[in-house]
Amino acid sequence: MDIVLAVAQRGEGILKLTAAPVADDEFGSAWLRGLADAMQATMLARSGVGIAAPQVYVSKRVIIVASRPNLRYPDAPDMEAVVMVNPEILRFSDDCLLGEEGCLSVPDQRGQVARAAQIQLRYFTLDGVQVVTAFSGFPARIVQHEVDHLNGVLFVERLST
Ligand code: K1U
Ligand code: ZN
Repeated sequence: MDIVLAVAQRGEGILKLTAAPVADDEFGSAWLRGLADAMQATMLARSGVGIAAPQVYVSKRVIIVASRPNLRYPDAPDMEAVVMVNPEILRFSDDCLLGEEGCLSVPDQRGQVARAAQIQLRYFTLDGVQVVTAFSGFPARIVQHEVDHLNGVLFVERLST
């Protein structure tokens, strides 16, 4: 059975912390797999397109990105949910795009945020395999939003006025 977790809300201390990296001996563990499964179930239950572990009260560097077409981004790609452990954005493009964001931790607010249009990202799979890849458009926006969560930053701190 899928475990759906509570989502931390704006103002809670866990969302302001810098999350700790997943340690070498945690890769491949039942604990890490269970965390990823529960994060995915929670994201799906809230109809989200991403989630970060601090949002479910776990201060570890794990995110999930699951782009799909939607009203705001009709041309967004339909991605299988990707679990990313210890993600690091290696390169940000110089060109930025303004786009609407929401947040499962700030359910009553949406707003326009400028993000790099393309990024190069390194992350590890649940089994510790390193992946280096590039994202653009909406998936790149989700990744940047989720990595912000790992660094204690909410999109409301980046709103364009
Ligand atoms: O991290 C989160 O709080 C999840 C967040 C991801 C996100 C959405 C939009 C831009 C950047 C990052 C959400 O999923 S918010 C709710 C949502 O379901 C949604 C918002 C916009 C488009 C499609 C879905
Ligand atoms: Zn969020």
